[in-house]
Amino acid sequence: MKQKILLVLAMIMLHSVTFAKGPVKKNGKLQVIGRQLCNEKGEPAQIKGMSSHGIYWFAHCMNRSSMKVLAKDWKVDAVRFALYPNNYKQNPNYYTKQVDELVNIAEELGIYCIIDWHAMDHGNPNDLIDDAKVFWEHMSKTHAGKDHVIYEICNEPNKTPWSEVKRYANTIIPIIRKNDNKTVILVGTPDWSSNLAAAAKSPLKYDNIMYSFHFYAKSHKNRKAFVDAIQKIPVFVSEWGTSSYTGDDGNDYESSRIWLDIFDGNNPEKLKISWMNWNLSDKPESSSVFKPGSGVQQKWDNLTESGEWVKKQFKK
Ligand code: IDC
Repeated sequence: MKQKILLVLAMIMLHSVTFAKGPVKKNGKLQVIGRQLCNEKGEPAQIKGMSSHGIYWFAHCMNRSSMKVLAKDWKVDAVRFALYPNNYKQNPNYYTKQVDELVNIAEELGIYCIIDWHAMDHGNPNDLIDDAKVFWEHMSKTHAGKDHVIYEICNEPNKTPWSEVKRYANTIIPIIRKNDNKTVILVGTPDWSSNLAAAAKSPLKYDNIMYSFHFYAKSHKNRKAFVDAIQKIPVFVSEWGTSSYTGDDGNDYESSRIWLDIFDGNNPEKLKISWMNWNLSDKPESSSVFKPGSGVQQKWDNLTESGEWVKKQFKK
């Protein structure tokens, strides 16, 4: 009897030890080696997580309560905080503080987080360069060297060539590197972060940089271009959805499955590709993981069809 009790106690202790070892404890500070994202020890690391919708509209869906469920129950490795520059402009101090607080919550929960300057509406990220400079100076100073942080400096450049994105990156990255010489930085690519070939032709000259690729499974199926590019430059899929490019119009799980298989290593160099799914909100659209009304009630098990599907992809 005594032995049995001891055995049960030992099992409970073992369980809590494994439970406590979240993704950040396990991997430490991330780094880029060649074209692979790696952990602190230099072993390949694959970070899978959920992107918020705009945190201006959906703060009630990306908060301590939901992030706790994502970390403990869904077992995500990371969350992404999408801050649209047009929203930031309305009250820079308020939205800066909101991001800082979310970054702190992710740290407490032991998961990675991506600070996403969700530039898109202006096409050319240089159009917002003054705001971007202030934002990234603050973020890189405040969160310098933290193990769990990743910076994404422009979500989706569009209607603008790679040379303009490069000009932007060559302004913002030195500001970040002055404060923080190590943290991984994601750089958006032309055509809504789908044109990796442009970046591969003329890459940036910094360490710990990755290029963003975004796709929406129902609309985007050009996997060959993607597989070609990952053999040339380090790529992070910082946003993808099961739906069409609108974020709505139904979901294509078969196409999603094929993409995720590639990310899991079904590619010529067996690279492990990290990804973040769009989106953690309860907006009535196909790509949302929660049913309408879930956020206000903090009902995180009230999943949509795509929510159920996406949640399963995190199980280890
Ligand atoms: C979409 C949202 C949708 C919103 C729209 C415009 O899902 O609710 O009305 O933006 O703000 C992206 C963007 C991402 C888009 C998403 C789906 O990064 O902001 O969100 N998408 O359209 N790029 C390609 C698709």
